[in-house]
Amino acid sequence: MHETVDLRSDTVTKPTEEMRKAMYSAEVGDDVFGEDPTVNELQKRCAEITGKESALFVPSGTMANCIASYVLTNEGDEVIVEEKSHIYNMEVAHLTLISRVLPRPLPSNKGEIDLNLIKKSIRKRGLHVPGTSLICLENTHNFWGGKAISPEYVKEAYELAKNEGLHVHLDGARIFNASIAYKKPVTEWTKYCDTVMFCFSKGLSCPVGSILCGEKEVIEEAKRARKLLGGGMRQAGVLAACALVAIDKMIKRLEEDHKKAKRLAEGLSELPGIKINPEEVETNIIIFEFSHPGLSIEDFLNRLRENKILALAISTTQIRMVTHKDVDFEDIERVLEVCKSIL
Ligand code: TLP
Repeated sequence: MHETVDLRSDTVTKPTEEMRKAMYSAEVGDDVFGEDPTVNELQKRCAEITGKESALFVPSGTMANCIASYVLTNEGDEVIVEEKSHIYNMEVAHLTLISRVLPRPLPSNKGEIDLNLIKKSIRKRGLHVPGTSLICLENTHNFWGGKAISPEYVKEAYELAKNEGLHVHLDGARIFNASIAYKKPVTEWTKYCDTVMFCFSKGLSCPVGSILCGEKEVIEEAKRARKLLGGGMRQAGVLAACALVAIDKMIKRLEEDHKKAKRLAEGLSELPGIKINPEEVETNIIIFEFSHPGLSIEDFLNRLRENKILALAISTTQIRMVTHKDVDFEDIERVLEVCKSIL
């Protein structure tokens, strides 16, 4: 039971005791020279886990996505993105500002863009038009309520991309949540993309860090791009040490976060003013429609805050709640009781 129940994001998770100890004793070196043994070990392990040749430790998921698009495209290309994707909506337009590409947002069925629509939208470079060079996918899909995209879909999208000579980048910020939901190893998805990034700083509870994995040449270029963006870190082994604890100890427990999200959705679905189908909750993120005759969305969130419960509105009618290690089952029951009494 926690005094404050913070459901704004899984990014709020604090490092574990074991991580703090690992930080303390981490062997370090200058990573810009490639001399940090702990970072090197982490990169090697992550390349193995994703079945890629190489990996690069970076400060954030945003930077990893930005680097991926930068190295996989040329200026003036077009990039297919899903319309609710994080890369399109929440990353300060780096596709335009840094990669200098034209984003082509497409609608989808819960994060899976119809393959015929992708096919129809691919453009060949010509006198008047940009050429499509990259498709970005997201798994789990944040703003589709943590939807875990199937490996079959990613495979088909990848095959289509390859037939058309395009690259695929997978924003796998929460790829381990998808892997737990499907009970399949992450390679079931990562073998169908050119680059994949995942975050240590979300449900895996690290303080900082994400990783970009791909073929050796791509990651060599990515290293230059990381430097360009000011993301070259020196004794980053203290952070990599946490990430190593995360991949060894924090993946399996994500299942518990999914159960908490399901329970939360079940309880909320019975309350007036809230619309959510708990059956559709697959991982640790729930998004529900809020519409109450006596209460605005801001009032509701303020009332929750007065009760030391934090959540975020993600649109004028939708609230997102994210479960994680620093919220327990008792907390979930308290949230449900408070919501019931408010509504
Ligand atoms: N997501 C954050 C917010 O930015 C919304 C969150 O609280 O969920 N890809 C996906 C799918 C993400 O959800 C996020 C962060 C990122 C990329 C960016 O990661 P960071 O925050 O490390 O730059």
